Amino acid sequence: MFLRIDHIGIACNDLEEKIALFSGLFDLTVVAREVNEEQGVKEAMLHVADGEGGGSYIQLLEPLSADSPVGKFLAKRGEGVHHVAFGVPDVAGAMEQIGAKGVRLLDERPRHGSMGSSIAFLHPKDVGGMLTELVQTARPEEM
Ligand code: CMX
Ligand code: CO
Repeated sequence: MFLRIDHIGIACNDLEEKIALFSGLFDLTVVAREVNEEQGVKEAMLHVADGEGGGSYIQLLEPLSADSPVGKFLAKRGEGVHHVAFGVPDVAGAMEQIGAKGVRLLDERPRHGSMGSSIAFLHPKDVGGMLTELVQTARPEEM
């Protein structure tokens, strides 16, 4: 079902500060920055490596407001790992397969994610406490 781990999402209070920390510690390069109003975040993707299934990244997330998913997470748990995202070949197909196993889908249909991808989230309570994202990478012409 999964091609790779696409990214690990990290909740931050200050995006610029955490970009400096992660790029300095691990020699990572920022390959994309985006404001995603629908997800309520300002974000940066730091490239980790490329594999056969595609790239893998650290996604740094600063909330646009306190009542967004990442804003609420920060208030409750503080900075740190927020979600794990798996690369899939077909996000709608993966949603259907996983939803059929009784996992609550947080999105009725795929939404817009980083770098032109299509994404959908699974409820953390149905995945052992791990907020899970499914990512279908954009085809080059969609980026
Ligand atoms: N990881 C694990 N558990 C989480 C969690 C997370 N990131 N966020 C919330 N939870 C847990 C809470 O701790 C809480 O558990 P308890 O009831 O045991 O305390 C429970 O889930 C409900 O949490 P809540 O604070 O009441 O928050 P909501 O139910 O309103 O929202 C969630 C939680 C997962 C449904 C919501 O955050 C969501 O829809 N997330 C998907 C979208 C998203 O996160 N977008 C930002 C990233 C965008 C991107 O990657 O591009
Ligand atoms: Co993500």
